Amino acid sequence: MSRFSHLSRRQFLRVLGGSVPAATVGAMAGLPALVSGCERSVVASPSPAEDRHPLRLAPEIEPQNLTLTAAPGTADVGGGVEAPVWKLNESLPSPLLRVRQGDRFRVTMRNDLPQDLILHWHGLAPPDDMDGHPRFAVPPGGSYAYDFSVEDRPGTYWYHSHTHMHTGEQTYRGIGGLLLVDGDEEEGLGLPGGEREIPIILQDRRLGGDGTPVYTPFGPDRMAGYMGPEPFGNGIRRPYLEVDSGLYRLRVLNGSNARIFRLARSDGRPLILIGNDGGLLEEAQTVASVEMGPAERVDILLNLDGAEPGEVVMIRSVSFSLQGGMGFMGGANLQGQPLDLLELRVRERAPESPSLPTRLSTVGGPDPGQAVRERSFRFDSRMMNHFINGRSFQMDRVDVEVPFGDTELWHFVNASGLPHPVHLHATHFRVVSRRGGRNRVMAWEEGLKDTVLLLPFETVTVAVRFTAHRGLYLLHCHNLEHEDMGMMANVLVV
Ligand SMILES: [Cu+2]
Repeated sequence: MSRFSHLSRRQFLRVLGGSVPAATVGAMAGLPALVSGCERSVVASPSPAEDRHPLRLAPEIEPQNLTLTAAPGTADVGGGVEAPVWKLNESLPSPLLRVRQGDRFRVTMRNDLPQDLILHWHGLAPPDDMDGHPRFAVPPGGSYAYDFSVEDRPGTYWYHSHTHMHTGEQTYRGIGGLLLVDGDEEEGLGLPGGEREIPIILQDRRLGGDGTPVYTPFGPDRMAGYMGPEPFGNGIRRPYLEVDSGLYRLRVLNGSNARIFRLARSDGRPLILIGNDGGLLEEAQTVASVEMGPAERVDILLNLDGAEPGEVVMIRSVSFSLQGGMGFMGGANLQGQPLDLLELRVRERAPESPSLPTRLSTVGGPDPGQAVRERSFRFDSRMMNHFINGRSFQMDRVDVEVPFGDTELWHFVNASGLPHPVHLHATHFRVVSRRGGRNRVMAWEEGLKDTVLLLPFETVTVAVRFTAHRGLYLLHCHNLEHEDMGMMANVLVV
């Protein structure tokens, strides 16, 4: 599928938007008819209200002269169930780090876990010794000092463990949080803030007999990755949140190890997509649903204008099937199954939401027309092993050397029947095309991305350019079990 047909999709959406008088997001949001007929979500009955628990919001901290201590502990994961978890600064979810573009990021990580640890600032482009490459993992009792300037676009980033062969376990147990970068451009738009901004980490969990999350990857989990049937939000099982009518900004991270979510509203109204991994899109887009692989983020406006007190709107993952995908036993069967993720309970009527500009930002980034080189990366899963270009990760082997500043086209080839969310460190890329499978660039893949989902047998081409720093970085699958089993490559920017 070419760039051309990708553009026609955008024009199509713009034509739809153009039919709206005043062409404002507020107005667009009030017109669910925009998406009627396309991908209408399956509406199932929500979980019983008594089995839902109040969403917890992470404490917000500025990453300036901050110490983050990782240690085992316990946390209420909903309904008073106290679970053994690993926490940063005694918090589950990990603290939300909030920084302004251009500010200094000074954090000392202290490791009081019983195993090695290093943290990665996912989506940021710091110098390579600040990026959390696993070669910098520190032993129990050790610490690591991070100090760099945040030059990245405002947006929804996150951070998590990046310890080789332990990333899946450590992230699952709780070592990971959101990292929001603020900036002037965003603030001028009048997007919902304060109580109307909801940062949320969505995850799936498998529970043990005592109702607490367990991480026990066996046989089939080594192929499909570790999945569970229980939805968690910000560390709380089956969360709900009390809201008023009007407009909300939902900043969503798929923090699952392996699970893909296809987000939609239970009332069939559209999601208004304003941003993704690399910050704001150029223009808002209305979509019926959004697919998110592990580590992907979306910035969504949720219009609850006209919602009545007592009304309930569920944010759910609707069912989907992986065409051409492998069938597996156990947890793997969960991929594509519906999950009710976050229940919104309307408390009071509030004034109608304000109109927002349709044009949000100028994105920039690498231009595929300027590419001087092409490379292919083949993601393959065979015999309980996961490879990039036939090789398994080695800490001290450089797999690819990329000249600083050059624009290149990278073809990510999924040669397997499993999904692979592919993540590149130290820069953002533009998704140029997708061949096979869905065969097109999705609305939420516009703008800049650091992670792109490859469904079975898809090939995704991206335009890549490193402009921040030279040094040793990583390209890997963000299915954390795949990553831990070596689906990772060292990328040296020279
Ligand atoms: Cu993978």
